Amino acid sequence: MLIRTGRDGFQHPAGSEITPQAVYEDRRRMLQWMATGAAGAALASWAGREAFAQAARPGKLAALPGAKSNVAGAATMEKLTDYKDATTYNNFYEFGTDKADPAQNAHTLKPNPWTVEIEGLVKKPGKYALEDLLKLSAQEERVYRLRCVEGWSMVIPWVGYSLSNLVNRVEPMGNAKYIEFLSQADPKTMPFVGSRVLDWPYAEGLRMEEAMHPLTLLTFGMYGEVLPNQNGAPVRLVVPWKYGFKSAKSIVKIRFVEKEPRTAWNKAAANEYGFYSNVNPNVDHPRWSQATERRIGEDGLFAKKRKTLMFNGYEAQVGQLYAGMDLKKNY
Ligand SMILES: Nc1nc2c(c(=O)[nH]1)N[C@H]1C(S)=C(S)[C@@H](COP(=O)(O)O)O[C@H]1N2
Ligand SMILES: [Mo]
Repeated sequence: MLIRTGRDGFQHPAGSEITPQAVYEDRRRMLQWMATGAAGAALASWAGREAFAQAARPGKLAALPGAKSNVAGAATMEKLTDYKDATTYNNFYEFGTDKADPAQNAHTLKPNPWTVEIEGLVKKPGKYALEDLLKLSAQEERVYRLRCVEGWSMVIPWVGYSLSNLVNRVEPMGNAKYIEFLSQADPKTMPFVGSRVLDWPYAEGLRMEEAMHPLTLLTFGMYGEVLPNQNGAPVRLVVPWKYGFKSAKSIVKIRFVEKEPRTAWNKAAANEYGFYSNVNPNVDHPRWSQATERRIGEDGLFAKKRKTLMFNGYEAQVGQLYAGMDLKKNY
Protein backbone atom coordinates (compact mmCIF):
# COMPACT_ATOMS: atom_id res chain seq x y z
CA MET A 1 0.00 0.00 0.00
CA LEU A 2 1.30 3.38 -0.93
CA ILE A 3 0.62 6.66 0.70
CA ARG A 4 1.46 10.08 -0.56
CA THR A 5 3.39 12.39 1.65
CA GLY A 6 4.85 15.83 1.30
CA ARG A 7 4.61 18.44 -1.41
CA ASP A 8 7.02 16.64 -3.68
CA GLY A 9 4.64 13.69 -3.70
CA PHE A 10 7.30 11.22 -2.64
CA GLN A 11 5.74 7.89 -1.86
CA HIS A 12 6.75 5.33 0.65
CA PRO A 13 5.15 2.16 1.88
CA ALA A 14 2.65 2.36 4.67
CA GLY A 15 3.16 0.04 7.57
CA SER A 16 6.81 -0.31 7.24
CA GLU A 17 9.64 -2.63 7.57
CA ILE A 18 11.68 0.26 6.29
CA THR A 19 13.33 2.32 8.98
CA PRO A 20 12.66 6.05 9.02
CA GLN A 21 16.36 6.53 8.32
CA ALA A 22 16.11 4.48 5.15
CA VAL A 23 13.03 6.35 4.04
CA TYR A 24 14.81 9.61 4.64
CA GLU A 25 17.82 8.39 2.67
CA ASP A 26 15.64 7.30 -0.23
CA ARG A 27 13.90 10.62 -0.29
CA ARG A 28 17.10 12.57 -0.17
CA ARG A 29 18.62 10.52 -2.98
CA MET A 30 15.47 10.82 -5.04
CA LEU A 31 15.58 14.59 -4.78
CA GLN A 32 19.24 14.57 -5.69
CA TRP A 33 18.61 12.60 -8.88
CA MET A 34 15.83 14.89 -9.87
CA ALA A 35 18.14 17.82 -9.31
CA THR A 36 20.74 16.29 -11.61
CA GLY A 37 18.10 16.22 -14.30
CA ALA A 38 18.49 12.51 -14.91
CA ALA A 39 14.79 12.35 -15.63
CA GLY A 40 14.72 8.93 -17.26
CA ALA A 41 16.68 7.29 -14.50
CA ALA A 42 14.67 9.05 -11.82
CA LEU A 43 11.43 7.89 -13.39
CA ALA A 44 12.63 4.32 -13.60
CA SER A 45 13.69 4.28 -9.98
CA TRP A 46 10.42 5.88 -8.96
CA ALA A 47 8.44 3.09 -10.58
CA GLY A 48 10.85 0.54 -9.19
CA ARG A 49 10.21 1.89 -5.75
CA GLU A 50 6.52 1.18 -6.09
CA ALA A 51 7.34 -2.36 -7.11
CA PHE A 52 9.60 -2.70 -4.11
CA ALA A 53 6.99 -1.28 -1.81
CA GLN A 54 4.46 -3.84 -3.00
CA ALA A 55 6.78 -6.75 -2.37
CA ALA A 56 5.80 -7.91 1.07
CA ARG A 57 8.20 -10.40 2.57
CA PRO A 58 6.76 -13.84 1.91
CA GLY A 59 7.66 -14.93 5.44
CA LYS A 60 8.81 -18.40 4.38
CA LEU A 61 12.55 -18.27 4.95
CA ALA A 62 15.12 -16.28 6.91
CA ALA A 63 15.15 -12.56 6.22
CA LEU A 64 17.93 -11.20 4.05
CA PRO A 65 17.23 -7.51 3.65
CA GLY A 66 19.15 -5.40 1.20
CA ALA A 67 19.35 -1.68 0.66
CA LYS A 68 17.23 -0.82 -2.33
CA SER A 69 19.45 -0.38 -5.29
CA ASN A 70 18.28 1.90 -8.05
CA VAL A 71 19.28 0.03 -11.14
CA ALA A 72 17.95 1.50 -14.32
CA GLY A 73 16.66 -0.96 -16.87
CA ALA A 74 13.44 -2.42 -18.18
CA ALA A 75 12.46 -4.49 -15.18
CA THR A 76 12.38 -1.63 -12.71
CA MET A 77 9.24 -0.36 -14.44
CA GLU A 78 7.38 -3.62 -14.13
CA LYS A 79 5.22 -5.41 -11.64
CA LEU A 80 7.01 -8.04 -9.62
CA THR A 81 6.30 -11.69 -10.31
CA ASP A 82 4.43 -13.35 -7.46
CA TYR A 83 6.73 -15.20 -5.08
CA LYS A 84 4.64 -18.31 -5.55
CA ASP A 85 5.17 -18.29 -9.32
CA ALA A 86 8.87 -17.49 -8.99
CA THR A 87 9.35 -20.48 -6.67
CA THR A 88 7.21 -23.11 -8.37
CA TYR A 89 8.13 -22.61 -12.02
CA ASN A 90 11.85 -23.24 -12.19
CA ASN A 91 14.68 -24.63 -14.21
CA PHE A 92 17.11 -26.57 -12.03
CA TYR A 93 17.89 -29.74 -13.90
CA GLU A 94 19.71 -31.29 -10.97
CA PHE A 95 16.20 -31.79 -9.56
CA GLY A 96 14.35 -32.74 -12.74
CA THR A 97 13.51 -31.27 -16.09
CA ASP A 98 9.89 -30.28 -15.38
CA LYS A 99 9.22 -26.73 -14.22
CA ALA A 100 7.47 -28.11 -11.15
CA ASP A 101 10.25 -30.56 -10.22
CA PRO A 102 12.66 -28.23 -8.40
CA ALA A 103 9.99 -26.97 -5.98
CA GLN A 104 9.07 -30.57 -5.26
CA ASN A 105 12.50 -32.13 -5.07
CA ALA A 106 14.97 -29.49 -3.95
CA HIS A 107 14.19 -29.85 -0.25
CA THR A 108 17.07 -32.34 -0.15
CA LEU A 109 19.61 -29.65 -1.07
CA LYS A 110 21.63 -28.64 1.99
CA PRO A 111 22.54 -24.96 1.71
CA ASN A 112 24.14 -24.87 5.14
CA PRO A 113 27.03 -25.28 5.74
CA TRP A 114 28.32 -24.14 2.35
CA THR A 115 31.68 -23.18 0.98
CA VAL A 116 32.69 -21.72 -2.34
CA GLU A 117 36.09 -22.62 -3.60
CA ILE A 118 37.97 -19.95 -5.51
CA GLU A 119 40.72 -21.29 -7.69
CA GLY A 120 42.80 -20.76 -10.78
CA LEU A 121 44.49 -17.54 -11.78
CA VAL A 122 44.08 -15.52 -8.59
CA LYS A 123 46.46 -14.34 -5.89
CA LYS A 124 44.08 -15.30 -3.10
CA PRO A 125 42.58 -18.68 -3.88
CA GLY A 126 40.85 -20.63 -1.13
CA LYS A 127 37.67 -21.91 0.36
CA TYR A 128 35.28 -19.18 1.37
CA ALA A 129 32.54 -19.97 3.87
CA LEU A 130 29.12 -18.69 2.95
CA GLU A 131 29.04 -16.51 6.09
CA ASP A 132 32.20 -14.77 4.95
CA LEU A 133 30.90 -14.27 1.44
CA LEU A 134 27.70 -12.77 2.83
CA LYS A 135 29.71 -10.25 4.81
CA LEU A 136 32.05 -9.28 2.04
CA SER A 137 29.91 -6.40 0.87
CA ALA A 138 26.57 -4.78 1.71
CA GLN A 139 23.52 -6.60 0.36
CA GLU A 140 21.44 -4.74 -2.19
CA GLU A 141 17.97 -5.47 -3.45
CA ARG A 142 17.78 -5.17 -7.22
CA VAL A 143 14.76 -5.76 -9.39
CA TYR A 144 15.97 -7.65 -12.43
CA ARG A 145 14.08 -9.50 -15.09
CA LEU A 146 15.15 -13.08 -15.69
CA ARG A 147 14.50 -14.05 -19.31
CA CYS A 148 14.67 -17.76 -20.03
CA VAL A 149 15.78 -18.90 -23.46
CA GLU A 150 12.55 -20.91 -23.60
CA GLY A 151 10.55 -17.70 -23.99
CA TRP A 152 9.27 -16.81 -20.54
CA SER A 153 10.34 -14.16 -18.10
CA MET A 154 9.93 -13.09 -14.49
CA VAL A 155 10.66 -9.90 -12.57
CA ILE A 156 12.29 -10.61 -9.26
CA PRO A 157 13.73 -8.50 -6.43
CA TRP A 158 17.07 -10.25 -5.99
CA VAL A 159 19.31 -9.65 -2.99
CA GLY A 160 23.07 -9.72 -3.31
CA TYR A 161 25.99 -7.58 -4.38
CA SER A 162 28.01 -7.00 -7.50
CA LEU A 163 30.23 -9.97 -8.20
CA SER A 164 33.05 -7.48 -8.80
CA ASN A 165 33.36 -7.08 -5.01
CA LEU A 166 34.39 -10.69 -4.71
CA VAL A 167 36.57 -10.67 -7.81
CA ASN A 168 38.53 -7.68 -6.54
CA ARG A 169 38.97 -9.33 -3.18
CA VAL A 170 40.63 -12.45 -4.61
CA GLU A 171 42.92 -10.47 -6.93
CA PRO A 172 42.86 -12.05 -10.38
CA MET A 173 46.14 -12.29 -12.26
CA GLY A 174 46.66 -10.48 -15.51
CA ASN A 175 46.07 -13.57 -17.62
CA ALA A 176 42.69 -14.37 -16.02
CA LYS A 177 40.38 -13.57 -18.93
CA TYR A 178 37.30 -15.62 -18.01
CA ILE A 179 35.57 -16.94 -14.93
CA GLU A 180 34.01 -20.35 -14.77
CA PHE A 181 31.16 -21.07 -12.32
CA LEU A 182 30.42 -24.60 -11.20
CA SER A 183 27.27 -25.68 -9.43
CA GLN A 184 27.07 -28.36 -6.81
CA ALA A 185 26.68 -31.86 -8.26
CA ASP A 186 25.84 -34.20 -5.44
CA PRO A 187 24.03 -37.34 -6.58
CA LYS A 188 22.95 -38.05 -3.00
CA THR A 189 20.90 -34.88 -2.68
CA MET A 190 20.28 -34.04 -6.34
CA PRO A 191 18.31 -36.87 -7.89
CA PHE A 192 18.92 -35.94 -11.53
CA VAL A 193 22.68 -35.48 -11.32
CA GLY A 194 23.84 -38.44 -13.36
CA SER A 195 21.01 -38.16 -15.85
CA ARG A 196 22.28 -37.66 -19.35
CA VAL A 197 20.54 -34.40 -20.27
CA LEU A 198 23.59 -32.41 -19.21
CA ASP A 199 27.19 -32.92 -18.21
CA TRP A 200 27.59 -32.42 -14.48
CA PRO A 201 28.45 -30.29 -12.66
CA TYR A 202 26.37 -27.57 -14.29
CA ALA A 203 28.96 -25.16 -15.65
CA GLU A 204 28.74 -21.57 -16.80
CA GLY A 205 31.17 -18.82 -17.62
CA LEU A 206 31.62 -15.12 -18.18
CA ARG A 207 34.27 -13.02 -19.82
CA MET A 208 36.12 -10.98 -17.18
CA GLU A 209 34.56 -7.68 -18.30
CA GLU A 210 31.10 -9.23 -17.99
CA ALA A 211 31.87 -10.61 -14.56
CA MET A 212 33.14 -7.20 -13.45
CA HIS A 213 30.13 -5.31 -14.78
CA PRO A 214 28.23 -3.83 -11.82
CA LEU A 215 24.95 -5.40 -12.97
CA THR A 216 26.32 -8.94 -12.51
CA LEU A 217 24.88 -9.93 -9.18
CA LEU A 218 26.25 -12.52 -6.79
CA THR A 219 22.88 -13.44 -5.36
CA PHE A 220 22.02 -14.76 -1.90
CA GLY A 221 18.34 -13.94 -1.65
CA MET A 222 15.10 -12.81 -3.22
CA TYR A 223 12.02 -10.99 -1.96
CA GLY A 224 13.94 -9.96 1.16
CA GLU A 225 14.72 -13.54 2.21
CA VAL A 226 17.44 -16.08 1.60
CA LEU A 227 17.14 -18.01 -1.67
CA PRO A 228 14.72 -20.92 -1.72
CA ASN A 229 16.52 -24.15 -2.64
CA GLN A 230 14.76 -24.37 -5.99
CA ASN A 231 16.06 -20.92 -6.95
CA GLY A 232 19.68 -21.87 -6.32
CA ALA A 233 20.37 -21.62 -2.60
CA PRO A 234 22.51 -20.50 -1.01
CA VAL A 235 24.35 -18.55 -3.70
CA ARG A 236 23.83 -18.12 -7.44
CA LEU A 237 24.51 -15.65 -10.18
CA VAL A 238 22.02 -13.35 -11.84
CA VAL A 239 23.26 -11.86 -15.09
CA PRO A 240 20.22 -9.89 -16.16
CA TRP A 241 21.13 -9.14 -19.78
CA LYS A 242 21.72 -12.80 -20.63
CA TYR A 243 19.39 -15.76 -20.99
CA GLY A 244 18.57 -17.38 -17.67
CA PHE A 245 20.81 -20.39 -18.13
CA LYS A 246 23.89 -18.18 -17.70
CA SER A 247 22.80 -17.58 -14.10
CA ALA A 248 24.26 -20.68 -12.46
CA LYS A 249 22.64 -21.86 -9.23
CA SER A 250 24.04 -23.32 -6.02
CA ILE A 251 27.60 -22.38 -6.90
CA VAL A 252 30.46 -24.26 -5.21
CA LYS A 253 33.39 -23.29 -7.40
CA ILE A 254 34.56 -20.10 -9.06
CA ARG A 255 37.55 -20.65 -11.27
CA PHE A 256 39.63 -17.96 -12.98
CA VAL A 257 40.92 -19.13 -16.35
CA GLU A 258 42.67 -17.87 -19.42
CA LYS A 259 40.56 -19.55 -22.11
CA GLU A 260 36.82 -19.38 -22.73
CA PRO A 261 35.39 -22.21 -20.63
CA ARG A 262 32.98 -24.81 -21.94
CA THR A 263 29.49 -24.45 -20.51
CA ALA A 264 26.88 -27.09 -19.73
CA TRP A 265 24.42 -26.00 -22.39
CA ASN A 266 27.09 -25.38 -24.98
CA LYS A 267 28.32 -28.93 -24.47
CA ALA A 268 24.79 -30.28 -24.74
CA ALA A 269 23.92 -28.41 -27.96
CA ALA A 270 26.64 -26.12 -29.31
CA ASN A 271 24.56 -24.95 -32.27
CA GLU A 272 21.77 -23.78 -29.96
CA TYR A 273 23.61 -22.29 -26.97
CA GLY A 274 26.69 -20.18 -27.47
CA PHE A 275 29.00 -18.76 -24.85
CA TYR A 276 27.62 -15.22 -24.83
CA SER A 277 23.88 -15.89 -24.83
CA ASN A 278 22.96 -12.24 -24.58
CA VAL A 279 19.22 -11.71 -24.78
CA ASN A 280 18.68 -10.75 -28.39
CA PRO A 281 15.25 -10.56 -30.01
CA ASN A 282 16.92 -10.45 -33.45
CA VAL A 283 18.72 -13.76 -33.17
CA ASP A 284 16.37 -16.72 -33.18
CA HIS A 285 17.04 -19.90 -31.34
CA PRO A 286 17.46 -22.50 -34.13
CA ARG A 287 14.10 -23.99 -33.16
CA TRP A 288 12.06 -20.90 -32.20
CA SER A 289 11.92 -17.13 -32.26
CA GLN A 290 13.28 -14.99 -29.42
CA ALA A 291 11.32 -11.88 -30.42
CA THR A 292 8.67 -12.10 -27.71
CA GLU A 293 8.26 -13.48 -24.24
CA ARG A 294 5.52 -14.61 -21.89
CA ARG A 295 5.55 -13.16 -18.40
CA ILE A 296 5.02 -15.86 -15.80
CA GLY A 297 1.79 -15.13 -13.95
CA GLU A 298 0.24 -13.46 -16.98
CA ASP A 299 -0.50 -16.53 -19.01
CA GLY A 300 -4.26 -16.18 -19.24
CA LEU A 301 -6.11 -16.37 -22.51
CA PHE A 302 -5.89 -12.64 -23.10
CA ALA A 303 -2.38 -12.06 -21.86
CA LYS A 304 -0.35 -10.37 -24.56
CA LYS A 305 3.10 -11.61 -25.29
CA ARG A 306 5.70 -8.97 -24.54
CA LYS A 307 8.33 -7.82 -26.96
CA THR A 308 11.74 -8.96 -25.87
CA LEU A 309 14.22 -6.13 -25.54
CA MET A 310 17.80 -6.10 -26.73
CA PHE A 311 20.04 -7.17 -23.84
CA ASN A 312 16.83 -7.72 -21.88
CA GLY A 313 16.43 -3.97 -21.49
CA TYR A 314 19.98 -3.28 -20.30
CA GLU A 315 21.51 -2.21 -23.60
CA ALA A 316 22.43 1.26 -22.34
CA GLN A 317 24.47 -0.28 -19.54
CA VAL A 318 26.08 -3.28 -21.20
CA GLY A 319 26.04 -2.63 -24.96
CA GLN A 320 29.58 -1.28 -24.83
CA LEU A 321 30.91 -4.63 -23.63
CA TYR A 322 30.19 -6.00 -27.11
CA ALA A 323 31.19 -3.06 -29.28
CA GLY A 324 32.47 -4.32 -32.61
CA MET A 325 31.36 -7.89 -31.99
CA ASP A 326 29.07 -9.66 -34.45
CA LEU A 327 26.17 -10.57 -32.16
CA LYS A 328 24.76 -13.02 -34.70
CA LYS A 329 27.96 -15.01 -34.68
CA ASN A 330 28.63 -14.55 -30.99
CA TYR A 331 25.22 -15.70 -29.80
N1 LIG B 1 22.85 -25.37 -11.55
C1 LIG B 1 21.89 -24.96 -12.38
N2 LIG B 1 21.74 -23.65 -12.58
C2 LIG B 1 20.75 -23.19 -13.41
C3 LIG B 1 19.93 -24.11 -14.11
C4 LIG B 1 20.14 -25.50 -13.89
O1 LIG B 1 19.45 -26.37 -14.44
N3 LIG B 1 21.11 -25.88 -13.00
N4 LIG B 1 18.97 -23.62 -14.98
C5 LIG B 1 19.18 -22.27 -15.55
C6 LIG B 1 18.04 -21.78 -16.29
S1 LIG B 1 17.77 -22.49 -17.81
C7 LIG B 1 17.27 -20.74 -15.85
S2 LIG B 1 16.07 -20.07 -16.85
C8 LIG B 1 17.44 -20.18 -14.49
C9 LIG B 1 16.13 -20.26 -13.75
O2 LIG B 1 16.22 -19.59 -12.52
P1 LIG B 1 14.94 -19.55 -11.56
O3 LIG B 1 14.46 -20.95 -11.37
O4 LIG B 1 15.39 -18.92 -10.29
O5 LIG B 1 13.89 -18.72 -12.25
O6 LIG B 1 18.43 -20.88 -13.74
C10 LIG B 1 19.59 -21.27 -14.47
N5 LIG B 1 20.59 -21.85 -13.57
MO1 LIG C 1 16.40 -21.01 -18.98
